[in-house]
Amino acid sequence: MNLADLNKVAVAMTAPGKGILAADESTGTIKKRFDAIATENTEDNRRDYREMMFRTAEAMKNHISGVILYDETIWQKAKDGTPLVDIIKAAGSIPGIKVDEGVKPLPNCPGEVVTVGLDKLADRLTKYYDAGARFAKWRAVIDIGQGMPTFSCIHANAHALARYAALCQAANIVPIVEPEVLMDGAHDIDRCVDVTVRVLKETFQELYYNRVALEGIVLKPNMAISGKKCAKQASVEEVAEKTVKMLKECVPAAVPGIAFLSGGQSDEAATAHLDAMNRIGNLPWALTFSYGRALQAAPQKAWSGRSENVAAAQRAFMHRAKMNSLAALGQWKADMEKKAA
Ligand code: 5MM
Repeated sequence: MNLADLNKVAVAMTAPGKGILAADESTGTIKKRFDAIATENTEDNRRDYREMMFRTAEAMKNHISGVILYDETIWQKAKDGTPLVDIIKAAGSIPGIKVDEGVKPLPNCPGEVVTVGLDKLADRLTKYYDAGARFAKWRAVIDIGQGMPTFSCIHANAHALARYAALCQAANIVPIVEPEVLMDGAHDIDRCVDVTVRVLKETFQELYYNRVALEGIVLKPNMAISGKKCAKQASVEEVAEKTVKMLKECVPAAVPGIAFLSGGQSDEAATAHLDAMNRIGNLPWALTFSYGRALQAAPQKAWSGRSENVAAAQRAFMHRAKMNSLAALGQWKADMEKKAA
């Protein structure tokens, strides 16, 4: 492990006004997205769609620090034969790779899951490094419900995240550590905070036990937010205040940057929340985005699987990338959205 190099990459991933594009949907997840825009889930369509985003040069250069790829995409070539990884690098962005292999039911914990993929991970990381990946991602999924999450679920997932992170650093790859507490359900924001604190504390404990260097990771957490079905939805200010307070309690200042997931928030809510947090200021780490849906919903709709829509889709992608980039600086305003509409 070269900690100076890892730190340099982690700092670049969360550089001021830049954030990460999570384009690592597995084949099943991208099918759901394509179904919504009546587009067939073929390898060519997946390539054309992702190529459209990676070739939005201005967005990639100015707003997107890194791209999380799926295994298929890291080996894929654009229509003209250029490897997609080279297009990302030429735009000045860093290629990354999702290395978890999804979730499996956790024995003795009905309804709960644990993320898998540690077997042979060291070998896979070497291949991904050679293919150009300088960071990786592993997502743990924690659900809130009656009697959930159990300690077993939190612990199993935190341990797997830490094992993954240690293997990444040994391969000179920065691990994005993503313990996601889902926003599905009717719980209120305080229950989300309570669970997320437990999850983050356990995650950092396991990172410590596994000797992971915090200077060489990026944390990808959920925000403190009301469950989707909760009758009382917290305001933007409450989300920002409670998220920052929660993170200050749990995330050591040695971590260079935190890049949030959007988790099913609307595009504008994900932007507004990030902006409000950065306006609080005086934070020990950079706070930015690593959004999947909140960056891609608009360009996906504009593209709708048709080559004649590529320019419109790129404009939509550029707009969301720019709005989130401003939010990462605490400089976004709601009327910037209206002007663009
Ligand atoms: C882009 O979606 C990612 C991959 O999901 P699957 O493994 O389920 O196919 C996902 O891990 C994503 O990187 C994060 O959840 C953040 O995305 P959102 O949409 O929550 O911002």
